[in-house]
Amino acid sequence: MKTIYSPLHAGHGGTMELVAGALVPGFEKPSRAEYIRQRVEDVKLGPILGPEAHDLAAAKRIHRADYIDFLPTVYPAWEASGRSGSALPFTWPTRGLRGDVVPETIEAKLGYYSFDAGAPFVKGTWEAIKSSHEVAMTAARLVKDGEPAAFALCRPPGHHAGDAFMGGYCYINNAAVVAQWFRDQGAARVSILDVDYHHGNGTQQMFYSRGDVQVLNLHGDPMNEYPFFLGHADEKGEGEGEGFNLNYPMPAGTSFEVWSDALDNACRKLADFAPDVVVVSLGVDTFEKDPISQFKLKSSDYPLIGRRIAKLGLPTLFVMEGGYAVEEIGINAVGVLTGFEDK
Ligand code: FKS
Ligand code: ZN
Repeated sequence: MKTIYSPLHAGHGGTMELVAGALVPGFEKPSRAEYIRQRVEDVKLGPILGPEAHDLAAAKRIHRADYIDFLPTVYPAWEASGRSGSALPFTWPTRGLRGDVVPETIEAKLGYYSFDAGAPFVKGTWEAIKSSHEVAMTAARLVKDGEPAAFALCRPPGHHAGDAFMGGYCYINNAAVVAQWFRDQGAARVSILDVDYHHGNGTQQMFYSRGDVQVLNLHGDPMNEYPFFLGHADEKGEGEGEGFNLNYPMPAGTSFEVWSDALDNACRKLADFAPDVVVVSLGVDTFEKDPISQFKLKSSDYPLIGRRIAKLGLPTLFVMEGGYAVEEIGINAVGVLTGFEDK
């Protein structure tokens, strides 16, 4: 299968994050994408192509336009206000505060348009976000034009980003954007299968009341895992979306044996839904050696995930999300793809 990749992701680097009360180098770093690209070459998965130019119209079909328009203004405004380093919020309109007024200063706007301090901006962040969007859109076009599958090597990732908020390393929700784009291109139904360790809260939010896009999420139980405030099993969709959102929260220590039963169940629900296309939010932070996650999948398990997805026999777009064991991230992510191709 073809891989779409842009070197512009690397401008989003040198970020810091708060872990246990200390600022440390961000886990979501440029080398992640480079290890994956190298592995795609090493196993000869297929050609690696640059993205086509795509404007932000597709992103605005699913994100609020004012949010998308805000993103390129962040770093220039941060610098213009005399600040340097990583642009980050530290005040949010939580319960008891007003969430209906967009304030004026850049630090307040960052709080308005986010749910945590996990989506920092440095100088090259906007260009990286835009390139990630173009990578996803280009791969989507390939699948629409008849490729059985494609790999969007997106960085930064997207599944925590909602209609008008960033967070958890995510800015534009690439999987959600391409799912909506497939609908706009004539697909009657689209399924999003999110196998990242963390719940895709943004994706769930954006399709929660829709019956045309099915969202299936396998992840760490939000009672004790990020993003904490969404992803419980009783969240099943509402209104026309009732029954089209499915969550599979699992406890810390979950093995592939247990995890793959959940995948099998999700794949049956997906097959029943009979979508025209499948979008896989591909995170490999389910790996036993992942530094920030608690599942126990082994490298040899990833090809089996790909094989199970291939059994659906549907056009499939893989969109890269998380995975922080950088030495093995290529082996694991590309393992899913080779497993998919081997069937
Ligand atoms: C404090 C702990 C916050 C944030 C974890 C974010 C996970 C992101 C991801 C994505 F796919 F989006 F990249 N931990 N520093 O893996 O779900
Ligand atoms: Zn994750």
